[in-house]
Amino acid sequence: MELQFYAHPPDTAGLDVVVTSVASDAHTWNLVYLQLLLEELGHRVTNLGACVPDQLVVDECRARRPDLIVLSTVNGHGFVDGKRVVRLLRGCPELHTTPMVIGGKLSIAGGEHGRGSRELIEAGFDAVFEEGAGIVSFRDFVQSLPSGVTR
Ligand code: B12
Repeated sequence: MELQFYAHPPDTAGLDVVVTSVASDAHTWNLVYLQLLLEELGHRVTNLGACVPDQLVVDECRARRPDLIVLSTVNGHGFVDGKRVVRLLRGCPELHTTPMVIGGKLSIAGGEHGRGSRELIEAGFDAVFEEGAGIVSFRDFVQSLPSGVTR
């Protein structure tokens, strides 16, 4: 009798995502919101939480090699903190090409938005989602990324 093997397709669905805030930021519900949103889209999330020291973000991302890194900060220091952290992350050879985005309430000065976002992109982010940019564009960005392969 001929045996039939039904191989499961490789589990390519979904991305491994690291969601994190920055060292200065104690707000947590933004992170919970992002985790739930990403999980609802079928991705796997490691949420590093609030007040994460720079070196811990770097170490976790180097160890996990995620398909996407999402920084969220709402305390108003996002432009400063984001630039510092993304430069450290981009300084790691294994994270050179990892998609990295930042979003939230990034400053306390409304007028700073355009310039601040440009500086964040120049520092290494692939996209910036400031308050008001809308969660829809973030979702579109995430869905445009190639699905990861389970390691
Ligand atoms: C609760 C709260 C706190 C709590 C937090 C408790 C906790 N466990 O989280 C406490 C009391 C600790 C706190 C402290 C402070 N807070 Co506070 N806090 C708030 C408050 C009232 C609600 C925040 C919240 O939970 N929202 C619910 C979540 C789900 O929404 P969200 O955070 O807005 O995130 C949404 C978007 O921003 C977006 N988003 C966020 N990140 C990202 C990332 C990406 C990639 C994308 C696409 C979208 C995205 O999506 C989310 C869902 O829509 C807001 C005011 C408000 N009404 O928003 C102020 C607020 C955020 N806090 C503020 C400030 C200034 C502070 C303090 C500096 C106050 C002080 N002088 O001590 C400290 C900072 C502490 C610190 N080290 O960070 C300011 C920030 C000002 C700014 N950015 O312009 C706000 C806006 C109040 C205000 N109007 O001035 N805070």
